[in-house]
Amino acid sequence: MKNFKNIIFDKRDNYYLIKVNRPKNLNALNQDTIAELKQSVDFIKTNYKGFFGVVITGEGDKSFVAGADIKEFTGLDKKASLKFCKNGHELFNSIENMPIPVIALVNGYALGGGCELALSCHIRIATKNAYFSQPEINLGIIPGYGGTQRLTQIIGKSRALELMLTGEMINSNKALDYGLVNQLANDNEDGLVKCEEFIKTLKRKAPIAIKNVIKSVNNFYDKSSNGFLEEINSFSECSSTSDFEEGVRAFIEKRCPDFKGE
Ligand code: DAK
Repeated sequence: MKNFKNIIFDKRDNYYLIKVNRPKNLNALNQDTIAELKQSVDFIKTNYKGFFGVVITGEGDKSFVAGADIKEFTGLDKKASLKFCKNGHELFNSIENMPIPVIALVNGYALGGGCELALSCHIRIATKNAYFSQPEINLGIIPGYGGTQRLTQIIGKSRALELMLTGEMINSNKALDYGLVNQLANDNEDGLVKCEEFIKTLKRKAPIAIKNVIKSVNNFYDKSSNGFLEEINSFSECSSTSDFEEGVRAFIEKRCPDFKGE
């Protein structure tokens, strides 16, 4: 894996840690950062055996990602704007469709594209100083990296509309109350411990079942697929694994299963 300029890509014991690393710009997402994130996600997709999660966070303790890099917007014409949109959508769809769970450790500002990055992850853990908003309305645009869809899916239409129409910034307590985040943490360190605890739980589960839970839940939101049919297919894939045999055997023998991901 090559060295990156805008992100830190780290292999830990059982998970990958990705940090957006532009603290001087509050980790704003420029196009180079989006390209590097995409490369790292593509790498993980073909190298995830033995890894049970991915943590995405921001460098420093002030900002997760303070949005798309506004400085790249001057003179943006329609063609370039569509290209930006496409790049962002490809990345965030790719994160959402990862075969292992992706946790956003939101450690400060998650604004605009930063909030959308967090929304594309499967789980969100926020530190007490985290703030969320979709402030695009203040720039005369709308969320362009999937925010109109995913925010609505996650917190419901009324609250999503309110946040997107006002651009209001909410703190981590309110985000927890809205169901936008799964857990709160005191600070970065505590947040990482909570991510690791979650990943440790996943380590005891069957990898193919994990992959198929993510796929099946995503199917619910995919208008081109029949989620019930897809569930049947995913279930039947799981039921023909040796992990399923092992899970049943372990239950009967009153012991913990030893899943192999096969
Ligand atoms: N982009 C670029 N630079 C940013 C930035 C951003 N989003 N946010 C902060 N910075 C930079 C600041 O310019 C400043 O740089 P210097 O002036 O020191 O060079 C540095 O980070 C520190 O920021 P502040 O000095 O402003 O720090 P404060 O603590 O005073 O304020 C803040 C923190 C987060 C409240 C403030 O920085 C702020 O309001 N930032 C902007 C937040 C925001 O509006 N973000 C954009 C959301 S809209 C698209 C697809 C998607 C999108 C757009 C188009 N297309 C497909 C075309 C997405 C749009 C968005 O994300």
